[in-house]
Amino acid sequence: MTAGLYKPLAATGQDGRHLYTCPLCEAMCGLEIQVEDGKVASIRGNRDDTWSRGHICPKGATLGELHHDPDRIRRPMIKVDGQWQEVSWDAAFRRCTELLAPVIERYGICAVTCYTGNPLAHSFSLGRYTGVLLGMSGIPISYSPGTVDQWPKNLSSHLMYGGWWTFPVPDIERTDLLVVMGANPAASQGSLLAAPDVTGIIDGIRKRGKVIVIDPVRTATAARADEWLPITPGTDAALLLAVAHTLFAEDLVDLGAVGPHVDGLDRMRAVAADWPPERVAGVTGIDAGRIRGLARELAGTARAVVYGRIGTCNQEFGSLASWLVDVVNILSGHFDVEGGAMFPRAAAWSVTVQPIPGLEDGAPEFGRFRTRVRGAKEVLGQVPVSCLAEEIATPGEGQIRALITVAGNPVLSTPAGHKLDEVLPSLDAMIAVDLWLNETTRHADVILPGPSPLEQPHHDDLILNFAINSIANYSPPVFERPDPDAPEEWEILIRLTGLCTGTPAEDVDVAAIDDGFFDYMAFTKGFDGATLRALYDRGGPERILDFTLRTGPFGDRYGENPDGLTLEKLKAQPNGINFGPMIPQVPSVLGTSDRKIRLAPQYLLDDLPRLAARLNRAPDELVLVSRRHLRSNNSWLHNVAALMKGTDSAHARSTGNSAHARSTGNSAHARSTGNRCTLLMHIDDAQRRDVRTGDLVTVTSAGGQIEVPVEVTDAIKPGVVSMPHGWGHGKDGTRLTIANGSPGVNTNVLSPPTFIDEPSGNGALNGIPVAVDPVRA
Ligand SMILES: Nc1nc2c(c(=O)[nH]1)N[C@H]1C(S)=C(S)[C@@H](COP(=O)(O)OP(=O)(O)OC[C@H]3O[C@@H](n4cnc5c(=O)[nH]c(N)nc54)[C@H](O)[C@@H]3O)O[C@H]1N2
Ligand SMILES: Nc1nc2c(c(=O)[nH]1)N[C@H]1C(S)=C(S)[C@@H](COP(=O)(O)OP(=O)(O)OC[C@H]3O[C@@H](n4cnc5c(=O)[nH]c(N)nc54)[C@H](O)[C@@H]3O)O[C@H]1N2
Ligand code: SF4
Ligand SMILES: [Mo]
Repeated sequence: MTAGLYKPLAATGQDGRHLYTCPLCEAMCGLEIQVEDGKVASIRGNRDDTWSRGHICPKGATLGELHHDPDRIRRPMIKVDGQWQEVSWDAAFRRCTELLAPVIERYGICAVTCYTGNPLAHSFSLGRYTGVLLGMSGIPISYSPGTVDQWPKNLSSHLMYGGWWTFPVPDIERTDLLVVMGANPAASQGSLLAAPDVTGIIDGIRKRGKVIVIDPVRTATAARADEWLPITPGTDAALLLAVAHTLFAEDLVDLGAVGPHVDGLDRMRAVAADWPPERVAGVTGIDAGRIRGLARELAGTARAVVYGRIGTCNQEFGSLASWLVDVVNILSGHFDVEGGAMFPRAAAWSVTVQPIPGLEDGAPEFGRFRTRVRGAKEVLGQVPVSCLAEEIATPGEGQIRALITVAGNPVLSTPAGHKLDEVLPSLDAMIAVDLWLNETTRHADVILPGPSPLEQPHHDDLILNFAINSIANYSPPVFERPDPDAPEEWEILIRLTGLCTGTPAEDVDVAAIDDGFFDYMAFTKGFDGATLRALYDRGGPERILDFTLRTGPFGDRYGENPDGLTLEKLKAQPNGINFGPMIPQVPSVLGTSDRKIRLAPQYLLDDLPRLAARLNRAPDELVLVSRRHLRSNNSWLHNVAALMKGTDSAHARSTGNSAHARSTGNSAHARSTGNRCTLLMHIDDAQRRDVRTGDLVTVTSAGGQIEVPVEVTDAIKPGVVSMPHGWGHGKDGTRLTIANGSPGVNTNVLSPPTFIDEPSGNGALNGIPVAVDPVRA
């Protein structure tokens, strides 16, 4: 036991030591924040945190800078004659009504849409209340980065397990063989895999077993692994089918305890029969012997698991790859068992992941509606986010005339965001719930800023569904809100929801809608909302949190289980509570009507001919993939000076510690350019074009063209180039002083809006064919 436990905690708003869970990524690190003179003086990892045990990354250490950022919007703003004015909350809501009500009156709610961005998944208030906006506003089609992220996984999980957020998570703490496909936790800190100090855990696996990384880039994760298998982008599904083929052909299939709960094994065998390793070796770039070996290693290791993430989703065959990662885990006996892929058990069930009405098991009726312009089909209630610009730009019945953005920056983050940038000014109304004036929100008519994260309590919602341990950790706010009467973000969302249904935003009865939402959730768990509400003196996210904890797997069920968890008990444990690792949960976790796992859903099998056609396609000369950096978070941490310093890299240097790095190390490896927004290119490809590190090149795709400096390396597969996303700052009308000083370029100019994974509609942001040419002075 360390001393920290006995150090006093300061109350909200006081100088002294505060404990706070970092809301920036899935690692959910417990932080110790020292406040002096009303300012954050230092932040370090809390070694007593029952989950993260002191882990912290450079981003978490800058939460203070983020909070004190002079550019952060602190008061509502409205645009008058092109100029921003700070106004009262009442005036801001009245302006929302003035702008939005006429649009709805004239064109109906179909002319309104919203874009709900990534940070809401980490926000105390937004996470629990976005469902109100999406579910109760009547807005028929909404957009989110879900369709440039995990939609293929939502789809495969819906089809296989009957739950669109029922994701199996690799039990990395207890596995002895980890195969990572299309993820770089050394940068991302884990995704759809919440674990404290993922790279430390990966180092631990190496000590007792083996780590293999399948990625076109020798990432920092690959550099720490035992083996790097450079794969052709977009071909993971073919590789996995060949692994499945081998498992069947060599009689290595053993489902273990989940066997009786799996439907479709014979079908899967028949499908895999067509995909011998020799058929896919050419296209994947991984030889048939190695593919067979991989299957044998997986089958021959008692505790092994394949983990696929964004590289397997944001690609042309994202749904097939997402499905097949699970298929291989199931076939090799690594499903729902320790050290394999398991279903987490969130201490507080998530409000965000309620079942979608009308999509019950046996009715994968996707395409219940189609977009007006492109005819893209709805999948799990959403259409590709890349449709948004054309739905705004194209006149006619159903044209989008008003947009609400919540914690998003689609101008930088979505395919052809530059087109969105062009059409946003044509909207009749745009309202942004955001904390910064960025490339997207600069087009808004009204900006409604919530409190900063450190002025709010924190307890994760969605992320607990991906966590390798069942944890609960409540953080009180560090700072008082400067204006206690200013609405919190959940109230903002409720007012906008009310406005969409016909009440002026300033007149919305927030408590009534909040109570209605609560009653609905209570009902889904078999409780009477009004009875429960009598126990609380106020509503909002804390009431929901108490309810989801108490009706969760460890909860007291309002007295039925007196020793169970309540928010009050959790608050008495400032270092959090850890209920331990994942446990087997099949079949109870399944949402399919007969509680079976569907191993071979027809909707996905129907996509196999498209993959087969891919095998015969002429190889591309160069394709583009995306990458992340530890010191950045999609488009929005570039305004933190401390994070813009430092040149450490998300990919391996030739001086890296992997055997591969040593064997290929030579003087041509990347020199740091000091600029993180670079095009990584293999030495051979660079030499052929006569370009060197730091040279400016044009990159051209079917979507558009950008100019960017090159970073020459051997840490990438020849024929592949890599760019980070979230850059392209420096636009007029933004207030991002630091970011605008190092703007970088927007890689999504190169992402063609119609290049998608067809079954899910998810953007294929990896594997984009490009041409690269030097810019000659
Ligand atoms: N520091 C930091 N952390 C973050 C974020 C951030 O921006 N910065 N973003 C957060 C978000 S929103 C998300 S969704 C997660 C994502 O977390 P990760 O999934 O770990 O994302 P990346 O680090 O981009 O790693 C994706 C890898 O896929 C590889 N890849 C590309 N195409 C293919 C392919 O076709 N096949 C295979 N096998 N690999 C491919 C890329 O080379 C890259 O190394 O990270 C989260 N965490
Ligand atoms: N080429 C390429 N493009 C990609 C990806 C890729 O791998 N390659 N990855 C995609 C993925 S996985 C994702 S998730 C998306 C991300 O796409 P988005 O979610 O659209 O983009 P972000 O940069 O995360 O924008 C976050 C916004 O939220 C605001 N914000 C931050 N905190 C808060 C808060 O507490 N409250 C409010 N109201 N606002 C807040 C920030 O100011 C910023 O404007 O990008 C996608 N785009
Ligand atoms: S890894 Fe970094 S960004 Fe993620 S939760 Fe921990 S400190 Fe925050
Ligand atoms: Mo994401």
